[in-house]
Amino acid sequence: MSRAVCPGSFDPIHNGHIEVISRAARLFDEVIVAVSRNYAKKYRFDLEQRMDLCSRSLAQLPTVKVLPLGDGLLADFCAEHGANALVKGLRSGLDFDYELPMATMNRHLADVDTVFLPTDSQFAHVSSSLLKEVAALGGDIRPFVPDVVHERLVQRD
Ligand code: COD
Repeated sequence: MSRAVCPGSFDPIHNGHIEVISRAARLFDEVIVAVSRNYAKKYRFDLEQRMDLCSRSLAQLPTVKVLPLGDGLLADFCAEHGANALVKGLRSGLDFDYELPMATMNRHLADVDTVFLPTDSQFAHVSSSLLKEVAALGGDIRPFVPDVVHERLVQRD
C-alpha cells in the first residue's frame, strides 16, 4: 500500500491545494493531509478550524484523511505514519527554490522522497495569504475556495 503526506498550513485550504491533493489521491493508495501547528507562526484560523475546513473540503475523496502535523519534524511524522512520499504543489520556480532544500533534508532525515506536482495554471497565482487579503478588502474569492471556506472568510471579515 502506498501512502503519501501532503503537508501545509492550510490557513485556509483553497482550490489550488485541493487540486494537488486530488491528483495525489490518484497516484497513491492513501493520502494524509498534515495540518501544521507552528507556535512561532501567527495563523488566521486555529488548528481545529483549519482541520475542519480541510476535512469538509476534501470529503469527496475517500482515501484522503486529515491529521494534525504536531510540533515535530515532518520527516518523523512520515515515518510514524508509514508514508515514504511527500507531495507538494509548485506554482513557480520560486516555490521550487524554497522546496528543494527541504526535500533533500527530508530524504536525508527519513528517506522520504518529495513528489512535486505543478499547479494547474488557473491556480498559479493563488495563495492563502493573498485570498485572505482580497477577502478582507471585499474582493470576490469564490472562484478559488470551496463554499465552506468562503463562508468562514466572509463571516470573519
Ligand atoms: N497551487 C498548488 N499548490 C499550492 C498552491 C497553489 N496555488 N498554493 C500552495 N500550494 C502548495 C504549497 O506549495 C505546499 O506544498 C502546500 O500547497 C501547502 O501550502 P501552505 O502554504 O498551506 O503550507 P506551508 O508552505 O506554509 O507549509 C509548510 C510546511 C508545514 C510543509 C513546513 O513548514 C514543514 O515542513 N513543517 C514541519 C517542520 C519541519 O519538518 N521542518 C523541517 C523541514 S526540512
